Amino acid sequence: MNINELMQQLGVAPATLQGGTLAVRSPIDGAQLACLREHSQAEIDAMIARAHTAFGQWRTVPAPRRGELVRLLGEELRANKDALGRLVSMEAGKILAEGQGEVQEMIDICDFAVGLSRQLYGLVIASERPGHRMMESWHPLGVVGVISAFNFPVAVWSWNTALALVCGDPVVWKPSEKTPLTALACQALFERALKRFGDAPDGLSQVIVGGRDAGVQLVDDPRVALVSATGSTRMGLEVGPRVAARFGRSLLELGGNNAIIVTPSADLDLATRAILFGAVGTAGQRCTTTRRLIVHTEVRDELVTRLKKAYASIRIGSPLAADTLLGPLIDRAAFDAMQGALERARAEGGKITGGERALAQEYPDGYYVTPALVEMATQSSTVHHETFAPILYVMAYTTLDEAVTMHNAVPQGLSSAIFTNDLREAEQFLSAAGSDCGIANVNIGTSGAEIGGAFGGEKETGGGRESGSDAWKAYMRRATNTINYSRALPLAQGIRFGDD
Ligand code: UN1
Repeated sequence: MNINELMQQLGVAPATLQGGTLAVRSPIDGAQLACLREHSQAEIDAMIARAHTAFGQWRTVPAPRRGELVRLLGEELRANKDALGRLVSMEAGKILAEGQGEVQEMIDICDFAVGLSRQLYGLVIASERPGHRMMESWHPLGVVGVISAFNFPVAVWSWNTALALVCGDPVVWKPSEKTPLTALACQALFERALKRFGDAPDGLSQVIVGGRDAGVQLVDDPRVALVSATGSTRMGLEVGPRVAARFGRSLLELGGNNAIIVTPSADLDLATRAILFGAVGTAGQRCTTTRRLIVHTEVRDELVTRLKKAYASIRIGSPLAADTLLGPLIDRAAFDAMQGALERARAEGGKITGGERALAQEYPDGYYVTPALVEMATQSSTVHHETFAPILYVMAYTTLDEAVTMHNAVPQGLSSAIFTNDLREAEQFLSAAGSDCGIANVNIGTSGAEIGGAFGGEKETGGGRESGSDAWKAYMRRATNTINYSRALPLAQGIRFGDD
């Protein structure tokens, strides 16, 4: 099925895909898929205004009714899982299984949000005053601006949108300029759900087609109550202070530099499989990708031998072929960044296996690589940086304290894991003095988190949490209410103020 047929099936008219200035290319072979018209400043302003007006109405709709819209969105996603997953593969380059997995993540968060729409509860708190009741209420916050990256082009929108909608907030979405087609498809599916829902206000979900300036406009607009931004630390460094300067709220999901510690008692079969998925899956382009391996000296050689064997047998090719495990990098810039990181690692003493360009004859404009394993003597400066590519740095340790120190020495703090069958080691890793990441796992890898947990990390990762647990609270405002049902007016702290 070609791109026009696929888009049509997902509800986007092919005529809207041509005639603009934003060229969209498939990482599979570099072919141009579309050339989209970009929104002007005035159009973006009008979108935010529409969302702001929608907020006034949507916030008064009972949350369980708002949940019904998200339930319908989930139904549309279920019915279109194959098509949307395929589009993700074509536009972002991830293999079909992962494209579909991403859509499944969207379905999961819709289910979660529907349940949440009948919760959104606050606390009742003991009041110190007789005849008083104190409680907290959670109210809709306002317009949510979503800025997302190419690597999870649809799931990140859905984590934010499913929660925002049940919380009573409209969404204005600025997807990556590398993946706007998947965004248009999501919007079309959302509109189908809206039609079935009936009486929703106009402007509950809108997509901005544009580049950096469009993102800046969204970030700076005071009508946008929350900016949820996923991308590089560099991007977050700009977004965070800009939103803070106008006292807006931000939710940042930035870079990761995720490590797995492998201890002498680890099940090496399990570890090898987890490392392979974590380091090579999605061509190393997840924020949760495993980038560092910290292995005990006793098992280091054995594990590296196993990994080299597994790396050598990985099937590289078009993400649309059923047996491919490693698809292309997103573009040439990603390939150049990978080569730059490998050169620096080599200069720092790294011993590199793999990391070369692959399939260049077949796909001169597609950037396929063999995954790189880089044995490092120390955790040198290159290892402290996140490079969005399948590069795994391998370092050895002798004591667990040393491993944890090395683990926490990088500036990012997203995801982490330990492979061990020793309860003490596992608990130490999960303890207050263990991994400093937002996600810490035992005997499973760093990537592929479920939506039920809060997702996000510390330090340069930005501190935001989205998806499950109580991440919904970021999309609402909290009001503390004290109600006096007595006939007296006792003051808190026992203060007497002019009465007898
Ligand atoms: C991302 O790479 O931006 O845990 C998100 C995971 C996925 C989400 C990744 N559920 O790998």
